[in-house]
Amino acid sequence: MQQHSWRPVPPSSVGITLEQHISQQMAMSPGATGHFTALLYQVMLAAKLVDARVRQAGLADVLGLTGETNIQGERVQKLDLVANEIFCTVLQRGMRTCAIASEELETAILLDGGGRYAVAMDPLDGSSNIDCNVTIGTIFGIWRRRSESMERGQDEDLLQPGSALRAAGYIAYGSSTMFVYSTGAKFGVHGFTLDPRIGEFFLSHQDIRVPSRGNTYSVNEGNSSKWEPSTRKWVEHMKEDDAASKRPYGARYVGSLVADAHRTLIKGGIFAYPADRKSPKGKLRLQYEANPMAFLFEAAGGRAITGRPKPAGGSNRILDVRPESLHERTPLVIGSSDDVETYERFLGETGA
Ligand code: AHM
Ligand code: MG
Repeated sequence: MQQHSWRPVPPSSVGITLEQHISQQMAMSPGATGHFTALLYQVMLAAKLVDARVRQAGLADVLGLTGETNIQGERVQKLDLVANEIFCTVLQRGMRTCAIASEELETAILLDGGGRYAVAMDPLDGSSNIDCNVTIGTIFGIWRRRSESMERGQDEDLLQPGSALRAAGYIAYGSSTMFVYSTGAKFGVHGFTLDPRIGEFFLSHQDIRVPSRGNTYSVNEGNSSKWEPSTRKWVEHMKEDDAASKRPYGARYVGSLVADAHRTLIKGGIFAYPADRKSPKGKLRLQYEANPMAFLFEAAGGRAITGRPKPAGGSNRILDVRPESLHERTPLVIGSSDDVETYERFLGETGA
């Protein structure tokens, strides 16, 4: 029988909806007031609205470029803007949020109204895959605000480390649409699949655990001429024949973080977007790409590091990085604990 890295959902003719699951988690949190639960419902609603647009993509004139560039200097796809507008509108109307950071917005949206949470998101990640029907996704992280609750939200509410996240998740718009989220290791990581007939997410992947080791590595090898020697040696190692350590590993790389991370979360293995000569700080964004994924991987028993050696007495966990700006980048290595440890061994060897 096939072994899964998540617990099977008890058979029932009536599935557990995402909304019910969020309410059940609230009931297990003493002192919960319902604000956080309301915010998660809003994220779920926005996800369904984006899904509806993604599913129409080839038909509804939302594919292609707008002709503009975003603040990262990248060409903006129409669906990026559509998803951004949906998430920002739903969150602003919902009144639970004091600050919103988005990959598509140069500055944060800072709100009055006493919302208790700050949300950082990439409304539609994997832009280069939009036009060719490959999995794309939304990534989000939620912090409790730092500033006084009745003040307008501030950038500092969004510039908290990943270790302070209250929740994080992603929505994968793939062969099905999945909503994966966690409110921390104590509550686990759970996946819900959208039933498109009735527009509800149902629990399909309960308590996802990253296998301690996988059999694939995922990295854009087209960048190898610009990599540090340690990264090149690690990839060579993954490709060598060694029956005892079950190498060579297979290569898998979609180029959509949500797709590559989701596969790694479910099947194990390793995903890396290391620093290189072209992107010395890495490519992926700390607050709305790396931190939410790191939070999920750690909550599921995996690891997430910066791809830098651990400084003496310090940490190379993504979740421990002190953010300095909304759009800062970081190298990212996530995956099975044994596979990340192997990556770290190479960092140590070359002292990169
Ligand atoms: P985006 O936010 O502009 O879509 O870029 C982020 C994406 C990630 O989804 C993915 O992991 C990475 O960029 C792929 O980059 P590359 O094309 O350099 O391999
Ligand atoms: Mg992105």
